[in-house]
Formats: sequence, structure tokens, C-alpha cells
Amino acid sequence: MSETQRTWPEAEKARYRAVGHWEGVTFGALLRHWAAGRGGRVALVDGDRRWTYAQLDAEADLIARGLFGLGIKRGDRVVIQLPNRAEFVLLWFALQRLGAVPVHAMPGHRRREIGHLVRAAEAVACVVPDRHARFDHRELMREVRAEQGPDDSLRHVVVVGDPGPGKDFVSFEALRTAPPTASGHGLDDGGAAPSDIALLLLSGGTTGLPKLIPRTHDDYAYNARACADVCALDARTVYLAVLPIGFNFTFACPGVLGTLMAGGTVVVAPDPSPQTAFALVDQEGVTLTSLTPPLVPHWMDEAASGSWDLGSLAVVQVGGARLPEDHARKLGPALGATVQQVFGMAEGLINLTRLDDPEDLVCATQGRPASPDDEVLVVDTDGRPVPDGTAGELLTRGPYTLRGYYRAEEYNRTAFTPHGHYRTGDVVRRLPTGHLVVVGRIKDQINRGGEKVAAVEVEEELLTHPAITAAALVGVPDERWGERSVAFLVCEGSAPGAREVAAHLKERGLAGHKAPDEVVQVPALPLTVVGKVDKAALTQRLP
Ligand code: OOB
Repeated sequence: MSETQRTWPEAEKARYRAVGHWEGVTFGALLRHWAAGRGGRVALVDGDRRWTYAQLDAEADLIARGLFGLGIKRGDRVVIQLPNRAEFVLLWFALQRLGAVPVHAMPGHRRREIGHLVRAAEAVACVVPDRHARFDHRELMREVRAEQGPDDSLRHVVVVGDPGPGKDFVSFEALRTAPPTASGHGLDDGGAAPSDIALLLLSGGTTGLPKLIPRTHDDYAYNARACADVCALDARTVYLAVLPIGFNFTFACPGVLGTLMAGGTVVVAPDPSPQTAFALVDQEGVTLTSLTPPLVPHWMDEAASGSWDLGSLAVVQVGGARLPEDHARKLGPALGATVQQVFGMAEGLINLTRLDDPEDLVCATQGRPASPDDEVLVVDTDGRPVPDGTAGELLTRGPYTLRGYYRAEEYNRTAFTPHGHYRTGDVVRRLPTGHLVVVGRIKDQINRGGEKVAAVEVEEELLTHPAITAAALVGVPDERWGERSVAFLVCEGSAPGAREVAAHLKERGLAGHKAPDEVVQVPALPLTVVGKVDKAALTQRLP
């Protein structure tokens, strides 16, 4: 395992600094700066609980002190698996205060994903809720721990809520109220450098388990700031976090971080239902929010009931998966807001339609890059650029796009071009305006309404079922999800049904959204001339 993290060439770094994209400030120092400049303004709202910028800063200090007491220090990785609660933000900044590195897990992740994250990041701690969505995360952490070897890194599990009896888990509440120890960490950011890794995001994945994406203070702050500029955020912005808060879209496009940078207020929605969201829009005067396409029809239906005052809502972003054009056209009038399509990726590049783009561009494209220094290439299968209007694979590099996955040297050799462009695996058409239209995908991934499923990961797990001898997972168009997953199975005897398959994958510890929506038994998997499973041929067999 190589310890050298691929990063931008020196000339590029110098340029990004010179033009002011990279400001050379850590997130820990940024929070200190905000608290000094606008300490009295409300930064964060969760139900009846509110934090001003000064209180957010003080809270980060308190929690950091408790984490420091556990031995967490600069550079240590800590997996955060928390639902949309203020604690996500408080803990995130507390880790920044120590120069420690949050790893963003999703609430739906289970034993396989969390165990993998802990190992891949060599995390020293995990932070989980007690229970969420009728699931006990303490049980999950017991299972993760049971699979750890004696030399493994995980030392602490912090529970937000009830840690239960015994000493297995550290209580978050106890952590933040711990008496000060003699030696504090005593710095704004634990001495972290702006070019250090500030957080690790998860890739949607195409091979086995998800890869970790290193994001530095410099690049991630710019990601949030560039998006905040496109969305014209200011101190009057009230952002509602509806999608999982650890999702890059919600957290920094411009989301939580962009709003805080602009001096606005972040409100967390405990669930994505339009009823919950609309009540918060009304109460808190929400001006901006972000959605994935499957939520859009529900939001439009609820708005049509006429029982809500959505007058404050100015902009609604939609991204994560392709938004049907018809929905894009209806959404703005339905909510009385400007629609913005966002085509982004945890790896970096964010495309957004502009608030003053003509309706046709807003409804029929997925936007253009956030930064003037985002480099976009659209290439054919030989890697040669194609003319505008022609579909090809999107390659990109720029001031906030990674140059290499975390500790994945082998994978990095194929995931990037020799010139450092990230191969997105997305097939796009570029218009003369620079706007991109996403027309397909060459990566072996299913995009189920914004939730990414790496086919290989599920196929490997399917093979652990005693009746299954070969498996291929493909995505097919779906009214509700945009795409749903179908598992083609070769079996001895009759194939297990979709329910049994889902139960088996759950037993294996996989997140629920990875279970195939449908199961089809086939006598054999068709192969291409080079001997790969011919997924296109399989898709054609469906009615
Ligand atoms: C966002 O990030 P990821 O890392 O979960 O997924 C990235 C992939 C893209 O490569 C593309 O395949 C797909 O998701 N995607 C879209 C899309 N937005 C993302 N496909 C079609 N239309 C769109 N609007 O999904 C993400 C991160 C930041 C902001 C927004 C989305």
C-alpha cells in the first residue's frame, strides 16, 4: 500500500493560489474567522435548537476537547455515520479543529460498507446515532468491531443519543461535557495545512467496494465557494438540508459549507418528505434547497395541495441523477422557484445551470462547470476529443477535482489519463454554451435515483448465495427511480426470488438500496467477443 497521495502538479497549485481559488485557509481556521466576524448570526438550526456562529465555534471547541481526550489528533480518520441532525455539522467542525479527517458515511450503510470504510481509511473512531430509521447502529458497530483483527485501527465508537449500558461506547454528550484535561489541543485546526486532506468522501464505485476520495481544505473550500457564487448566496441565504447531509451535493455544492461561507443559515430537515420540508420552509424562511429527481413528483404533488406558504423559496437544485425534462419544466411553476440542475460528483467537477439561463438550457441540460478553471474534455473511445454536439466520455481536471483516490495506486493508473484527467465514466454532449447534457454512462454502475450501485460489488455478493452460480446486475429505465436494478442469475435449480435475494444481501451486511429490484433466471450469461458479460444483450431480453 503506497503512502504517496497523488496530487496536483506544483505549477497547477501555484496557479490556483495565484488566481485566488485556493485561499490557503483550513476549515478549523475558517470557523474561527466566521465567529469573529459574525458571531451573533444564526448558523445552524435543528428543530428548536439553534446555534449562532459564535456558539458553533464554541461547540466545536468543546467537542474537540472531548475527542482530544480520546486521543484523536491531527491526521486521524473518523467515520461519521449520522442522519440529518445538527450533530453532523458540530462534529465535523470539531474534527477540523483537531486537524482530524471526517470520513462521510451514509445513514443506509451497513456492516460491509462501514467495515470497509474503517479498514480502507484506517479509522480510529466511528460516530453513529443510537437508532435511526428503526435500525440500531450500536448493533451494527458491535458487528463491525467483531470483524476487526487485533491490529486494526478502530479504537472508539461514539454514540449520539443513548450509548446503552456498559463501556462499549462513548457517549457524545459525555464527550462534550468532559472536564478540560491539562493539555488541550490549543489550536484552531490542530496545525493542519490547507493542502492537507480535510475529509474523505465515498465514490459511487464501479469496482468492488467504494473508493475513498481525498478532498483538501483548499480544494473543498473552493468547491463550496464556487458553487455559492453561482447560486449568488449571501447572508440572507437559508439553506434546507433535505438529502443526506454527508452527500457532497448537500454538504458543499453549495449546501452546508457554501451557506456558512456566505454567512447564511443552515436548517436540517430530519426527513426528505415535502410535508416536513414545507413546514420548515415556512417557519425558517428557507431560500434554497437541493433534491434528487425521485423526490420531485412528491414535492410537486404536495405543493399543489395549496396548504403551504413557499414564498421564501427562491432556488431549488436537482441533481445526482438525470432529471426528466418534463419534470424540470413543471417544477419551477409548481414551487414558484427557480430550478437549477446540478450534475456533480464526489470526485470534484460540479456543473450547474445558471440562475439566469434561458428555460431551455435549464430544463434540457445538466449545467456547465462551476469554475472557469474546470477543464472538460469530451472524447471518443480512442481518447480523441469529439466536436461539440457529439456524445463522448467526459474527462475532467481542475482546481477541485481529485488527482488520485486515497491509497488506491493500482486503481488510479486506469481511473486517470496520463495527463491527470479523471475519467468520469459519464457520456455527455457539450453544447457551444459549455452546457453538458448527460446522455449515458460507460461505468458499470446503476444510478437508482441518485443512489449509486456498483454492479461488481453486488454481483460478488450474489455469488455467495448457495443456489447462484453466475450473476450480472444491470440498470433498466424506471418511471420512479430513473433506473432500477435487475439481477440476471444462473442457478442450480430454481432461482431465489427478489425477496430472498434481498434478505441474503442484508445478511451479508450490504446497504438496502443495493438489493436488486428484480430477479431474472437465465440458463447462461451471454458473453461479448472478448469474453465479458454482455450486459447490453441482457437488457434487451427484458420486456
Ligand atoms: C453526485 O455525486 P456522486 O459521486 O454520488 O455521483 C456522481 C455521478 C456522476 O458521475 C453521474 O454519473 C451521476 O452521478 N450524476 C448525474 C447527475 N448528477 C450526478 N447524472 C445525470 N444528471 C445529473 N444531474 O451525484 C453529486 C455530487 C455533487 C452534486 C450533485 C450530485
